[in-house]
Amino acid sequence: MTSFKPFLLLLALSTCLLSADALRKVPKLAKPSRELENLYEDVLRRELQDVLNEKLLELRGSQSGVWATKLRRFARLFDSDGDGILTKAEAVGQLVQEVQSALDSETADEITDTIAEAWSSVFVIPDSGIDIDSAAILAIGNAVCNNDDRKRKLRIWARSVFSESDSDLSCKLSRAEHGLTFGMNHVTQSALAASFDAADADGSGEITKAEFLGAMIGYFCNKSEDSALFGP
Ligand SMILES: [Ca+2]
Ligand SMILES: [Ca+2]
Repeated sequence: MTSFKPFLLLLALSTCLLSADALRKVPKLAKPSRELENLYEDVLRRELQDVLNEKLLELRGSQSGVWATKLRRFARLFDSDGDGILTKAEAVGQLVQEVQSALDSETADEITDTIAEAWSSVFVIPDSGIDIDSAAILAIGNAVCNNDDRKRKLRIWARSVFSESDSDLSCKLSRAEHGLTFGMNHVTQSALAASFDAADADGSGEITKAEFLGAMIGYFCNKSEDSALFGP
């Protein structure tokens, strides 16, 4: 019996060691499954991220698509030789010439300043001009719309355009007043009605300053909605 005791002791000890080992092994066994869980979560997260990125890209694409079309439409109005490059001579020079020949000298001078201001201070386009189809036009749009100071300049410019269009000083633009300004900005006669309606938000038949500013800022800075303000 005495020789059996150490055997039992050894058995107990080995059982203890084995179960301790087994216990130590439990977390070791659990670890891969936790890793698998993490991997599963990672895959799900990445898949979700991919779907979200794709949706975001679609959204950005359509937004910048509408926006880019509007900005390019505006620029093309002044590209008189149609070579896809809008030069200062076309946008400022020709417009100033038209204004000077059509209006009295004081009004023409005021409008001339407003036109020059738009080129060099509001949109800040190099004198050499801009390639209308390039991404540079979007860079200009972002520089104007994503910066408070530049956006303020855009509002000030739009207010000047409004004041200069409001020839009877009624603080509202009639169809005739609107037509004169937008016609001078090369919006075609057939597009003037749609242009007026785009600005006359409440459909009252007159454009208030608030409506005009809203339409102008919206035209240049609303990236998701199209506008017929400068033609369809
Ligand atoms: Ca040109
Ligand atoms: Ca109105």
